[in-house]
Amino acid sequence: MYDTKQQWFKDAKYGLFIHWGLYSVLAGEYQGKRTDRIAEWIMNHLNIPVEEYEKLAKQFNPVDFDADAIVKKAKSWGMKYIVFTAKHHEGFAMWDSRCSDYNVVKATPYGRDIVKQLREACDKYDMKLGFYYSQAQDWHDPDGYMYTKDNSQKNYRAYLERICFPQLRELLTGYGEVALIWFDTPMGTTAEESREMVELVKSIQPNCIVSGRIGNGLGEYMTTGDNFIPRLPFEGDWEVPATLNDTWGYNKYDNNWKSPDEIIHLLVKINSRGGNYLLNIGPKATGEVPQESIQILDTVGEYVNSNEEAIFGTKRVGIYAYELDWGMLTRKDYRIYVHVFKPRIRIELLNIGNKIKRAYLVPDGRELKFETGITCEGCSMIEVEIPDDYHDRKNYSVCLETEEAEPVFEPIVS
Ligand code: H79
Repeated sequence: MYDTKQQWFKDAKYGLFIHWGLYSVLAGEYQGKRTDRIAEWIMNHLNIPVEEYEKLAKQFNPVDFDADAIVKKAKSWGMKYIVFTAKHHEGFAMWDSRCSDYNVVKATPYGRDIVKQLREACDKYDMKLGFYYSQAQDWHDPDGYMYTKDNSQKNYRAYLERICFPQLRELLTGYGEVALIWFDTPMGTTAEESREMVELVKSIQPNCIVSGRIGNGLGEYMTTGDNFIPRLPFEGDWEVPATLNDTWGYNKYDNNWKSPDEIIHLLVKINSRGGNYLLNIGPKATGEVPQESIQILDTVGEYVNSNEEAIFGTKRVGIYAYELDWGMLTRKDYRIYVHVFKPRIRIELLNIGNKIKRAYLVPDGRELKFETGITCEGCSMIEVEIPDDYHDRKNYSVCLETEEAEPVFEPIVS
């Protein structure tokens, strides 16, 4: 079973992913050609030569970047951690790396360390900060791998020693307490090499979590496929990395935004099955966060904040016999939370055998009337009355305090 041994990660449930790099300058289009794939892969997908792609650095001048504002927003959205792309597959470092001048301080007119600014803002708002680091793919370095291309002439060992290990060391020694390293695409990394990376991380910061994609089964938590949700409750620590539209890096042509309701349902579904939801924003090259992302997350944030006790610190719910067409369940010890996504006059739950001590409306703590009994078919039944002023509302939760620590789910009878 995956165990990070970090209580903050188990309780977090909701985090912010930030994908930002030189690909943001292209915003999904290069020399009139659009990519219909994830925008941070544009160099690979449209076969842009290294000497052309690296010129993008000269156009990277994000005068509208405001680390403080972004972290403050993440805090207001109810998120508990931030993961920032310190270096994505393109190979460009978003901090003042000493290993390579291909970085935001030395290669751009902007000349300021992004990681440092995020660190300072996260300290100010008491936000956990972790770094995405592409450990094998580096499309800029002659010895870094590139998926879908011929890597037979690459000297990966040389790359590890020249770039990967020393850059990890920089991130772990120069930027305070690192919550986690979000490794991605281990392609070609041997078990021994993955182990070396883990040991390097732990030797510098023992509490820094290593993500699932370190490869070779060495991750401390399970990372699902991008935007994939386990069908069933999954034991241990895990996380779903996910997008608000269909790209991670900014793509000016991608308007396929999920609605706030969809995001709320996804968050609760993931939490209900025991996982964390790491939800992405892709700032523009100017540093501006797309307005659409902000609007969606503001709305989701209202739900998260007014129902936070039904989200943070919740535990995996076992298999309840039914899927509800109006809601979902989360839980803590002695508490079952019923998330209500559609207007209801009362909520009815069958085949839950707990003794209910009390029911209350999570957003304002109001005591709710409830009845328990047995249906004509012989099933346990709980009915909770929703107050008049909530009859037309959607998106709130109800807490059922139970005599037993865990939900008592009964099989369907008749
Ligand atoms: O950082 C984000 C992605 O860039 C990264 N993981 C998330 C968190 C990621 N790495 N690999 N992949 C996602 C999947 C790669 C898919 C591919 Fe393709 C299919 C690579 C080649 C074929 C799509 C099409 C991208 C380029 C061409």
